[in-house]
Amino acid sequence: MPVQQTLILLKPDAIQRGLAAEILGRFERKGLRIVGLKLVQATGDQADRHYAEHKERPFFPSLKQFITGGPLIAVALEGDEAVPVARLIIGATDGRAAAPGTIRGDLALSKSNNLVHGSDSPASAARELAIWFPEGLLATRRSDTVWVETP
Ligand code: IDP
Ligand code: MG
Repeated sequence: MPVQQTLILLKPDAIQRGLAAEILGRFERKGLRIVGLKLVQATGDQADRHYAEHKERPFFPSLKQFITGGPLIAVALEGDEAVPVARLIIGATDGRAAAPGTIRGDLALSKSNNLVHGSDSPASAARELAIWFPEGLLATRRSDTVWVETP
């Protein structure tokens, strides 16, 4: 049961639609802990670095315009298997195909404006957390928790 950290972005459409609390609440209720959180106006450089793997895709210019088009909220979450667990909560990329019960399945009707980003692997999480939280995260201790977890 590895404790992982993952990078979540509440994309500009989530902020514009007033869904930040709704989306953040889903991760919190699952039990993932917030270890970093900030409202950010993304720069072009941050967008280029964050979406480097998509640089050559035809949708990249509009994706960059979208992600820099308004404030977003960057969140660092920590918990048991946080990377895959957050991806499950987020759902498939295309909101029209995402399963009901997921964030995108319940709240998004678009493949581009799909409300939320979640790192797709621990290596991606480390790379992305360095982009959005270059100053690092709050040090948290397992002893901060007030319950005992069983395997
Ligand atoms: P993911 O966010 O589910 O990991 P990726 O394939 O990594 O999906 O794509 C990154 C983001 O780029 C998506 O969340 C979405 O905003 C945008 N995107 C992906 N595919 C398309 C597309 O075919 N058209 C427009 N935008 C897309
Ligand atoms: Mg991705």
